[in-house]
Parts: sequence; C-alpha cells; structure tokens
Amino acid sequence: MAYETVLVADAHNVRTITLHRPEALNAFNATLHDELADALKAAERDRAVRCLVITGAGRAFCAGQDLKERLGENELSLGDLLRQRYNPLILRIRTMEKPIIAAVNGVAAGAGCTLALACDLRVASDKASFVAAFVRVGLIPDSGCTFFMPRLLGLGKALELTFTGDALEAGAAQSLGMVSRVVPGEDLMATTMELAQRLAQAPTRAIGLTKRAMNRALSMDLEAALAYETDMQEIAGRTHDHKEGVQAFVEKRPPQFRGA
Ligand code: T3D
Repeated sequence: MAYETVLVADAHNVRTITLHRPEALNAFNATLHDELADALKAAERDRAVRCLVITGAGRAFCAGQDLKERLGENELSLGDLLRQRYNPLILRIRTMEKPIIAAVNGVAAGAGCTLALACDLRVASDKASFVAAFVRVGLIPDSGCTFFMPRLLGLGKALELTFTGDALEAGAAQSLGMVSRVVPGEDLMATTMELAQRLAQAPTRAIGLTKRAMNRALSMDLEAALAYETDMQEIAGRTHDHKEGVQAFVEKRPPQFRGA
C-alpha cells in the first residue's frame, strides 16, 4: 500500500516504518495518524513480520503534534484528538505481540517523545534527543508520557523533564536506561537492523507473550503477576518454538524458530 506520509520496507521478517514528513520534523497531522495506524495494523496482521522498526525521515524522529494543523479550523478538541488518534496509536504499539524498536534518528519531541517511549526498545543516534515539549505549549504530558516516563526514568527525572521541557540528549538517556544503545548517526540503521533481525529470528510468540505479561505486571501485585505469567507460560509451552528450542538444546544445534 502506498502512503503519503509513511514509508514501509521489509527485509528478513523485519518491517521498517518511516515517518515521512521531514519538512515538519515528522510532526503528526491527520494523514500521518491515519497512515501510521493503517501501517501498524497491517504489520500486526502479517505473520511474516516478526519485528517492527519505527524511525523518522530526515533530521528528526518526530516533533509530536503538528502545531500548525492545530491552528486550522474544524480541528478536534484536544480530548477528542487524544481519544481518537494518540491513545489508540499508543495502545496498538503496547499490545502488538511483536517486538517494536524505535530507531531514534534525531529529536523526539512531545508525542514524538512518547511514541519512542511506547516502543519496546530504543536505539538512538548520537544526534537524538528527547524533549517533553508539552509544557512549552502550555499542555500536560500526554499520549502515555505520564505512564512511561516515570517508569523508565524514575519520578524525579520525569518530573524535571516534563516541568522544564528541557532536552535529554541521547547519551544521558542511555545513562538513565531509557535507550539501549547510542551509535553514530550513520550507523543507526545498520545497528538497529542487526538487533531487529536477531529478534525476528527469535520465538515471536514467546516474545509477544512476554510483552503481554510485562505490560500486565506493571499494574499487578506479585500474586496476580505470578498467576498471569503462569497462564502465558501454558500458552508458550504449547508452541512449536518451545519444542524446537528444547530439541535443539538436546541435539546441541542452533534452534530454528518459526515464530509460532
Ligand atoms: O493538539 C495538541 O496539541 C494535543 C497533542 C499534544 C501532543 C504534543 O505532541 S504537544 C507538543 C507538540 N510539539 C512541540 O511542541 C514541539 C515543537 N517543535 C519544537 O519545539 C522544535 O521544532 C524542536 C525542538 C522539535 C526542534 O527544534 P529545531 O530548532 O531543531 O527545529 P525548528 O527550526 O524549530 O523546526 C524545523 C521546522 O519544523 C520548522 O518549520 P519551518 O519554519 O522550517 O517551515 C518548524 O516550524 C517545523 N516544526 C517543528 N516542530 C513542529 C513543526 N511544525 C509543526 N508542528 C510541529 N510540532
């Protein structure tokens, strides 16, 4: 499917979705919202896709809401904008049972910062930065920022960044554990693809169930988390990939996981 604001490319079971509005630092307008939602839905349904990478075209990852579009007439109220566009986007990323990597090529601001935080892993260019820009335009952190930021950075740092709107540079984000790796800009996609291809050869069902269990455990007590883990393990235990993993161990050979 051809899109106007999103590029889609496949290689070795990895789908890369590139936000493509470089003239506006890949800020979200209505078209980008619709096309990204469609591209994510397609990736979720396609069994050949076993890992997803999200990145930005040009010098930015994503500058959040297109503020110029907000000035247009007949726009949605902020509540409706979040309910209809951002919240479903973030939920789709968190509930998709496939690993999702943000390749953060440049600035990630506002909802663009949250988009990166909602992904499972972040690999960053040394030119990347994370800006909770909401306060700069008199708003509160949204699209899940209040959920992800304190969990990834701790409450103190999350409050500092959201109160000030100051940029967190890639190196500092790595020191705080928010980013897995920081690499020179020119190596970003090669490094990300190496990780993505490794994950795409992994037992996708187990990874998906791990994601589901971790998501749930964030809001559960230990007893409930143990019970939920047990249910997920029952499912994982019935997969081809579990049998293959055990067989390969016994036969002292690398496993050939199918993702099912
Ligand atoms: O509707 C709602 O508001 C509710 C939803 C809220 C969710 C949110 O995301 S709120 C936060 C919205 N985002 C921002 O406030 C970030 C705005 N952008 C910036 O602060 C800066 O652009 C950056 C820190 C991201 C990067 O700064 P810099 O100096 O590298 O670039 P620049 O010169 O500011 O921007 C380059 C171009 O991109 C420029 O266009 P021009 O003048 O060359 O034609 C600029 O207007 C455009 N641009 C950047 N961000 C946005 C944008 N255009 C529209 N919307 C943007 N968010």
